[in-house]
Amino acid sequence: MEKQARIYVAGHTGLVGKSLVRELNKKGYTNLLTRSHQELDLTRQIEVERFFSQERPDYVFLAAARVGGIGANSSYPADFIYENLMIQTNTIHSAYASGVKKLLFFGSACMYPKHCLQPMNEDNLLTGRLESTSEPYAIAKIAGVKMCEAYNRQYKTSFICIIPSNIYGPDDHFGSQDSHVLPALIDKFHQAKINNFDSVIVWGSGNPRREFVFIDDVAKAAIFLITSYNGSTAINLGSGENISIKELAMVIKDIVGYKGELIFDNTKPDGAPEKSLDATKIRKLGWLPKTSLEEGIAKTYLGYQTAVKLSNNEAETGVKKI
Ligand code: GFB
Repeated sequence: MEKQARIYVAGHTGLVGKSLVRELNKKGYTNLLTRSHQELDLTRQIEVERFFSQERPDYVFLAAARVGGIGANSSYPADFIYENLMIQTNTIHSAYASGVKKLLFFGSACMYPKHCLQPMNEDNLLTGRLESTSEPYAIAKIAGVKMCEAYNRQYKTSFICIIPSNIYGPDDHFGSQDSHVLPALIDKFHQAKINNFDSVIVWGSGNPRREFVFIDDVAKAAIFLITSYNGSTAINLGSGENISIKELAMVIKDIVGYKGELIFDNTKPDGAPEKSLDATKIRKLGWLPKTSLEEGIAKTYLGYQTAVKLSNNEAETGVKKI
């Protein structure tokens, strides 16, 4: 990828996109194209076609997506399937039509079957039923992967797909019913600590196992792959660190410094029993994650505290910092 190449980062205000912009800048790629949601609505075909034909990006990181944790996926299944299908269909097709040299699409570990041999390797895609809470999102993501493969086959494009395990980091969406587990628990433990709550509610049984990968490692891997990977099949991006939700809660509790109890709420869904990725393929290409789970959570907690301070200042002064 040439340093002067026109690189479009779709979704640059999200967790993945922000980190991609930072890493690309650090590596000397300065000709970045970004558009806010107000400037370009990726669900609108005409707007997307116009953008690509006017701006003619050379490379595309397709990190724009409707994302959320198990609560959001359960509450808004229509939004998850509709928005993701529209965003990726418009972007992938326009990338082909305008002659983009290479595109990288972000899949998700929830594309794998609910009951899959662990760790899951790339050949396990489409070999079984999906987890019901994330099925609409997963179907959209699978469609994105298959669309890239189909365009590569028919039109000889170079569209690659990565399948990250659960991504987290300081710019995450914290503390709501819609968050992913890691930022949700950081907020719950922090609030419990400062308000002296006796206990914190953790959803589900605590038994599901997840693998987490820190955002800066994901962005570095994505840049590494767009510059070095030309395979037509999707490639896993996993940290190799697999942990139960109960163990994760204990690690976060320690880092936040909360002393109370954990209560497991079995009325909330567990989701898939395990999502661990076989990262043999990407390791063979030479990529290794740099950030341990403890280090990543500590950085994420710092990011959370900064965000809380900022919003408290805004509440006091009435001035919103942008
Ligand atoms: O991160 P999470 O929402 O998503 O939840 P998934 C992981 C596990 O943590 C589930 C438990 O077993 C949850 O029940 N959990 C415990 C909590 N406490 C909490 C909490 O306070 N909030 C949340 N959110 N979970 C999502 C998919 O699946 O992962 C998406 O629904 C996507 O489609 C994403 O693939 C990466 O890992 O279960």
